[in-house]
Amino acid sequence: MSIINKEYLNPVLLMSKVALITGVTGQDGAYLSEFLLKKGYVVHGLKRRASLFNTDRIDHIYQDPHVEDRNFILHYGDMTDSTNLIRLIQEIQPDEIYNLAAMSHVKVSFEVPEYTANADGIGTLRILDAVRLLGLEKKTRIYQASTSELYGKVQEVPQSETTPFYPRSPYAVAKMYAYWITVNYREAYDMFACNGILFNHESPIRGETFVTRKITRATARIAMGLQEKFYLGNLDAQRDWGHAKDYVRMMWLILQADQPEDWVIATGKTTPVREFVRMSFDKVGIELEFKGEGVNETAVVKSCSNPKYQLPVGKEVLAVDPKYFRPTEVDLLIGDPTKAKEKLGWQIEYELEDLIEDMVESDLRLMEKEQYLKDGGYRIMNYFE
Ligand code: NDP
Ligand code: GDR
Repeated sequence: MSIINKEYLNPVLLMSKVALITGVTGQDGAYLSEFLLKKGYVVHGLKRRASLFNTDRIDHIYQDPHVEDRNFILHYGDMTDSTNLIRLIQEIQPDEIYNLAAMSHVKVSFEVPEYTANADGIGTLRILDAVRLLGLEKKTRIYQASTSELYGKVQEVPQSETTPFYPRSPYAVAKMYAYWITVNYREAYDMFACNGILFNHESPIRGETFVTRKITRATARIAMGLQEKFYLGNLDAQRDWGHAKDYVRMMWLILQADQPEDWVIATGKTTPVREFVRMSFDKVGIELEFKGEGVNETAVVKSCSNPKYQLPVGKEVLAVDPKYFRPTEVDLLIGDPTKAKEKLGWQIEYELEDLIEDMVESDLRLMEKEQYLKDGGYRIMNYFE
């Protein structure tokens, strides 16, 4: 019996809206799942097969397959497998698809450009075409996870829905294809397909190799004596950083609008990476001083007002490693969310200070766990990338 038939036995679930989230195990997939479940949706998630469980971010909402009338259901799948996507969409008959799955790391996309094009670019086509092939154009609304990386090399500041694109990485080029194929299917087949052009959004469950999480994790580890120092690339890059919790709400609102359109979602403020580092260490009472320039730039402890942490003044905690530079960089992103503010009522609950506090506090708690394991003689994770 198909998944859908089973759910139809329960009249409450029968009345619920059904969503399919690709990339359900990722940062946004986890927050969006929580959000939609609270709204009463039945949520289906596409999950890649991995050699270990890869569900940390959604373990708290996971439901055992043997539970009757589940409203959170995971399916194996992959953005590179058309037949898998067609079969799942046919079975699930979703009212809304949130296409969040992607090889989402800009630097890594230079290492795996072809795969990135396949998963992030053609993967989006596979979803759109599956919906069309199955005759669901009038039923299924589609959200495409577009990105501020499309703007790339600065053409205009701030960036809005009308700013020209100039992608600067295989990731951004793949996402540019995804953006335009979404627009094209909307216009050609009258589908409710929308791009959310989201600027950087972070959280305590952000992947550890993105710069914000790398910084807050290092802050906690260095403060607690679990790590001596850490390395970053370009400290001058500026990003418009918001909290992922605020941003997933907008994904949903974009699909509830009267018309399918494309939307910029951003805070409208930008901050250099160096300043994010300073603010993060500030949260644990460590004041930093930046010295030197370019590849020789370092940050040392200027003062430590928190008696819990024993960091000597002058200790070097950060150095630049050119291995984190990108062949082509995006220097400055700052979004203009006027359209979303006026038409969707977009407003943020988390300022940058709140975001950093949330992330640092969470990483301190995580590192307390590591400290406990270390004290107990267990090996702790030693991977700082
Ligand atoms: P994450 O990297 O945290 O999550 C990506 C998700 O996609 C993971 O669940 C991952 O699975 C899955 N995935 C990757 N490749 C495939 C594949 N071939 N088939 C199926 N699933 C796959 O990203 P975020 O949650 O941060 O971002 C969500 C989306 O929004 C992405 O498309 C990203 O490019 C885009 N975006 C993100 C922004 C941000 O600042 N966070 C800003 C703008 C756009 P697994 O867990 O197995 O790796
Ligand atoms: P980004 O995020 O490339 O904007 O893509 P990331 O956090 O990786 O980089 C932001 C900026 O920080 C600079 N940087 C470093 N970045 C990383 N990862 N590691 C470092 O050590 C480091 N040092 C400096 C980078 O050069 C860059 O300028 C994110 C992803 O979530 C994309 O999927 C999404 O589309 C965009 O945000 C919007």
